[in-house]
Amino acid sequence: MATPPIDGMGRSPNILFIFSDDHAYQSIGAYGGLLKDVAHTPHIDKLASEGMLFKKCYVTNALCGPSRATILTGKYGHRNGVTWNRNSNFDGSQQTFPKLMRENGYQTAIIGKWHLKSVPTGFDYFDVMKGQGQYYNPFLQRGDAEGLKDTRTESGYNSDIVGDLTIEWLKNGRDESKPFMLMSQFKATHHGWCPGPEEYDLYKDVHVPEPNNLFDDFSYRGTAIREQTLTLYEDLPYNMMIGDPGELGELNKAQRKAWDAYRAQDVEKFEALGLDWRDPSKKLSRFKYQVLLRNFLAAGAGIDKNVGRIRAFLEENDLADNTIVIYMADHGYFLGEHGFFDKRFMYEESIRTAFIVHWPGVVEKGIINDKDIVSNLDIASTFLDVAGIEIPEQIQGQSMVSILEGTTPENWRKTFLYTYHELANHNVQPHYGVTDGRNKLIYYPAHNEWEFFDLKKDPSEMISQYYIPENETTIMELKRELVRLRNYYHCPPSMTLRNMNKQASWPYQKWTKPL
Ligand SMILES: [Ca+2]
Repeated sequence: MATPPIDGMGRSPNILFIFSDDHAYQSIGAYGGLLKDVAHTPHIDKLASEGMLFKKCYVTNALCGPSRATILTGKYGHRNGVTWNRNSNFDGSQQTFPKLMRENGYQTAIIGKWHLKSVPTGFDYFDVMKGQGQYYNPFLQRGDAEGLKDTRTESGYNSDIVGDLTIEWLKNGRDESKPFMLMSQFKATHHGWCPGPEEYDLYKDVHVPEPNNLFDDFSYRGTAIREQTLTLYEDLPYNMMIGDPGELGELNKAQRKAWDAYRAQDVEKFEALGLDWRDPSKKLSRFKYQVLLRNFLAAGAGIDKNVGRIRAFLEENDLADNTIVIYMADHGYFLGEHGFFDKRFMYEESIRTAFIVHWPGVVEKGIINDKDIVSNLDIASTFLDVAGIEIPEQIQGQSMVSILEGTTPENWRKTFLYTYHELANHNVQPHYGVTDGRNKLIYYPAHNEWEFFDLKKDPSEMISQYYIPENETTIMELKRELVRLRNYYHCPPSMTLRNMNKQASWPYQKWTKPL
């Protein structure tokens, strides 16, 4: 077992992986776009201005559990066993990058949201929430490489607790003879989007701009987008928005008083509308959008505040210069685009995730990387490479180190395979597809339907251009690429494209003119 040198030369640096849940890139100021003026993310924006921000970071599967398993293993779900949230009981006996880093001289730790049911393995220290965790007074499970040691309930707001526990570990948990790899993982901004008390008033009088496809009618796309149950108008439960969502937690008296007062503002506005919660009017949909976005942005601000606190601790304790700090969300999220909340689909807002890397002395400052397709699949190989550890052949991701150093390798991926397996919540049909960052082809096996989008001509993915004759050559190339990628990543045979060249079904109006 080799112990990597701590030479301050950039190799074997510490790694602080700050991770959040569903924190849509659209809601982070540094990503620009519609919400940039209402997003309250000064610390994440500062991290971006000091490092590299990736605009094309795609996830293998836009769900919490599968994304986490892919990060730990560097493998697609069909290779690590986690393809659904419901089967997210991670097999901790398999190889993971924390195990390899630990065996090679790193101290490894994870704090916050784990989600993967089984007891974490490969960590010198873990202190994680059970399941999805609660926004207030979460239940935590603590242990080490030997297993679970104790459980407890921590009082307070989730993101502030994750920030506190992260700083506490940096202060008193480290073995200073080793570099560390710490995963600090927030529960926010997962549903029900509960802000902390310090953020209750942040969006009190703010009107959030609406996306131009908030009232998408799903024309010129297939069956799957019509069958889903993730619209603001019909599918957002009353309690999640106006009352107590399932993940709120057990509040004490003072917390209850403050929470009820926070909710009361929206309850009053809703009652003043005089409408039933399920009323399909645009007026009510617009109200729901405002409430969702205010909650979401305020919960995001709570993460951001703690990113600032953690980074300040690094600065004050001479750790900043030799620590890579990463900010990443597990996947993207629809914030009213197509009328949706949630994720799952292969559309941009769902598969693109926030990913920012600050590596002092290596990554040039303020780079916006809009050309390289990177992925949560690449985290394991990148971290191993950073630590000078050989990347096992079974790992399916690539090391991003050259890209971070400023050079894209010749053999870097030009296309990306997306896979979605779960037919459960929100009734989104399993599908898979390929994107080259501009052209995207999606296949829905249950309906034998294809959708094709050219993001340059239609960035909001409102018109499937599959039936435009001019696109035939591009579509055939993407089909071949989809087959190649599925073979390359060893996708199971049950998912082969048997009917790929046959006429697919399409019971809807076809768009046939070039855009
Ligand atoms: Ca998630």
